[in-house]
Amino acid sequence: MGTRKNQATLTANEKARFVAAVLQLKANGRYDLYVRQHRDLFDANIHRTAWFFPWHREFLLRLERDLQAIDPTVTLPYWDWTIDRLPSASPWADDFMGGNGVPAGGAVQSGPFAFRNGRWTLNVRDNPADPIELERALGSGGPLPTADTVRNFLARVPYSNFRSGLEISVHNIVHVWIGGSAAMASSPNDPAFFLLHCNVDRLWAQWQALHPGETAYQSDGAGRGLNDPMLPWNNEVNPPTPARVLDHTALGYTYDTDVVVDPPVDLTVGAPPTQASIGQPGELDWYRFVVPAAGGFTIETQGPTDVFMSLFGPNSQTALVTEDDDTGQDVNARIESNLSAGTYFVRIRHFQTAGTGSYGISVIGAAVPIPEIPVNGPAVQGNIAAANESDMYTFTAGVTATYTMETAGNTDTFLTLLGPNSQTAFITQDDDSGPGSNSRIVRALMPGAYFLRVRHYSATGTGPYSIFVRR
Ligand SMILES: [Cu+2]
Repeated sequence: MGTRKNQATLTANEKARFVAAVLQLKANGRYDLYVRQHRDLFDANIHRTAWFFPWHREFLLRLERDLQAIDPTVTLPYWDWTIDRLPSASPWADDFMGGNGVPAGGAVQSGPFAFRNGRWTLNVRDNPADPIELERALGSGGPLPTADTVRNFLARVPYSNFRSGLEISVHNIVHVWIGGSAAMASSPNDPAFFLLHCNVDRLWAQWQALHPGETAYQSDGAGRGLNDPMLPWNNEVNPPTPARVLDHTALGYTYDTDVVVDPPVDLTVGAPPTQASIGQPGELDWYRFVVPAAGGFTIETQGPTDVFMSLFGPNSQTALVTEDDDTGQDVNARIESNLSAGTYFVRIRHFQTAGTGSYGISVIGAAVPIPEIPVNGPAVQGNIAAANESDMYTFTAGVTATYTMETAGNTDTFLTLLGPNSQTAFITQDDDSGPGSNSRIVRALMPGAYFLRVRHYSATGTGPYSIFVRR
């Protein structure tokens, strides 16, 4: 339980308690169990596979619980290396992780984890011949990954793409930058391992928040399914699986950078702009509006903040319609779209991962007249241009008679008949009664206005069609 904080913000007392708990876990022998597990499984799918994030999340959680059994006020701190980038930065102070090796690559000489201070011997090593002193070579292999680099990887989808990029091109580089003991399979010998991996874990959580429509984990091989137990805990009664660790808040901890996602704010079409702000880095603001009948709508932001807008719907918070960054005035976002009836969701974030600022948002638009199909007249041409789109038509039944409503073309249409004199009163629907995969409804109708909704049979399908009504 608890909030994991940026190590740079810890008080002297918080640092001292964290260090004391780690030293006690080392003294009672339990710390070395973690070093052994990581070393022995190093090449057994905990790296360079989909397991990378969930396995290390479980690993950190267990160590944190052990520390909390010693001191319940302790939580794992994270090291944001995009900010604290130098060998002289806060992690390497003598009251915390201690300093560099002397000479670089040699034994750490200062701080609680220096061998010479008598409380930190490397009992579990890659090779028996390896030194028993904690060693570091801060700055090895080039600079630490920058905020821009991390941002680029956070933007990657799907999970497999994000995972490989963040692991190989960010996390590996940080291990090498610390160097010495932290660059080996037994890398948890350096307690900085846990600060590094706590930040990696935080970035996975941030990626999930940035991409709510993406699957948070994807299996990439046998034994690494969402519900497969992870080694070495697979013989436990209720072993951890990737599925069980996807939501870090459900595991009882949060990050001081976590963003609370509020329920959508309702927008009224045609109303003055609603004022809002991105108050915290990474914040996502959600809005909702109702399109009563098909028409052209414009969703737009105002103000000085570079926001990024995503439109979802109809009647779905995950079916993406389109996205926009800067089509509006200055750096504002604007989406103009022909929308069918339904509820739509708008997500606003700052274009920059760390950006904040105020903005206004409004929706304008009007239902365009619904196209009329002349009974016994020529067919009307239509097009399902985007996933989830549906097109509305109307026709007038002048007399009581049997009417045939039918689509033509190569698109697998799905047809719904509504009415009389109502766009919502359902009469019947049809998928494939027409030629090929076309739809056909034959129905006796009383006089009145009727409505036909055409969508693709598949949620993601698109394509042109024509539609006609005969009596
Ligand atoms: Cu690592």
